[in-house]
Amino acid sequence: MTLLFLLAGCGLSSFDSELSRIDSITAGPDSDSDSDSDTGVQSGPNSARPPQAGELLIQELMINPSAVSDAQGEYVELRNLSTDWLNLGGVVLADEDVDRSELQPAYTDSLLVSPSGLLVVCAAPSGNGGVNCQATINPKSTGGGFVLANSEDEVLVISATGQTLDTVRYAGPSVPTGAALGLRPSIQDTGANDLLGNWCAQVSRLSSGDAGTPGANNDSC
Ligand SMILES: [Ca+2]
Ligand SMILES: [Ca+2]
Ligand SMILES: [Ca+2]
Repeated sequence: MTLLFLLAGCGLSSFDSELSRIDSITAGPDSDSDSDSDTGVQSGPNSARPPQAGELLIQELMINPSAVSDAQGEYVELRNLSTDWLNLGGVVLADEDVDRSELQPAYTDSLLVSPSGLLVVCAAPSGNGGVNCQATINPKSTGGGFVLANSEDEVLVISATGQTLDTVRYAGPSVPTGAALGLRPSIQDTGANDLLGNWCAQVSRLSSGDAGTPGANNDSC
């Protein structure tokens, strides 16, 4: 009996030391806005912060929809590459010409993006061919708005403080009609999305009949 207790005692003590070893791995200095030590659990939307360069990825562009007009059906999908919640309030979509339009929330808190989460910016919140949008821009082509030209264009994502967060340029032959252009899913880098060879036409169907994956992982290339 004494031997059994001794063995049980050894087991518990070893279990305790294993627990404290795990604690020492998962707990760290508190770097988010809550008061506990960080345990590897992601911070919440209340701690959302502005994005820095490299943290927002342009990964899908509906440049030339067929089923609805361009002013209704264009959209841009962005991914949060950071491990924090990001607040896209004040973020602007622009080009290198006259386009410049600040993201407007589609509903309360819709500009807060979870870690690895997606945000879809639409030209129109409805009548867009079946796209659920978290943000809208003004689809005006003559300045003070943002459109995706079908021939060639640039997409700049600019922070509220004027920092360029990501840029993509595209031109003619790579632009599909009636399908969004999507970044290869394995590419999670704001430098690598500059290469048009890393993009391809999406094939998943929207309710309109056009193809795209707004708010979902991109189709493979
Ligand atoms: Ca267009
Ligand atoms: Ca880029
Ligand atoms: Ca997508």
